[in-house]
Amino acid sequence: MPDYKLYYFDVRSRGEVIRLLFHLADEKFEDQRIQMEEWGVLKAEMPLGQVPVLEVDGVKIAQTTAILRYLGHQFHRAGTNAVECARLDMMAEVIQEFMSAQGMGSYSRVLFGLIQANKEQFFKEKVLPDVEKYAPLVEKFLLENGNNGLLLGDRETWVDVFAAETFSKIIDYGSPDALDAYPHILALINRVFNHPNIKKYVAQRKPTPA
Ligand SMILES: N[C@@H](CCC(=O)N[C@@H](CS)C(=O)NCC(=O)O)C(=O)O
Repeated sequence: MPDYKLYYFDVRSRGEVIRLLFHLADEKFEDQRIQMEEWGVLKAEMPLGQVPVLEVDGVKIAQTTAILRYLGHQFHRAGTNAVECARLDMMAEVIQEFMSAQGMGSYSRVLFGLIQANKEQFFKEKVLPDVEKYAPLVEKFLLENGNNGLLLGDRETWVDVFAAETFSKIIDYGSPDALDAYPHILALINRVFNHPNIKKYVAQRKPTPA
């Protein structure tokens, strides 16, 4: 395996899903958690001036989904043919759109205090409408795969981890009952976070504001 180094801030936000995928696959990586005072210098060294960035034997890759897709293939946590890969990509795009939607896309800045807003009110008025738009799409896909808590087949892929981490933040940073109308998404979260490798990592993870 190559030498992997992940650059991200010391929070979950967009980068944690990559850490989860490394833990799922039980693969080693250097978890470079950037402090805000270092960011000014490091930003200039990143391919797109943003993180997460994965360095693979010294070569830097940016964009969360590009990193996840690459690692999914490296760790055999992807589709097994081009059509399966495209079906997973379709769901990954849905998750990416959800994360970038109007309310969801701003919510972490509300949680960090970078946007002045009442957290509970913002969640209810801005984030929940995004959940209501995107969760049914994922719910339907999960049901079509046979109601086993996975988006494709019977083994966790990078897109399962991406979806589970994204929706679990709705519960962890929003409201515990926000996904009650989506039992298959709850089953996906349950399945991914009960994988022994992920469970072990999460048990010792420190809480972060987003
Ligand atoms: N489309 C990119 C977005 C990356 C992004 O927004 N990164 C933020 C942190 S979550 C960042 O680097 N912010 C610092 C900056 O832009 O200076 C992805 O999915 O990776």
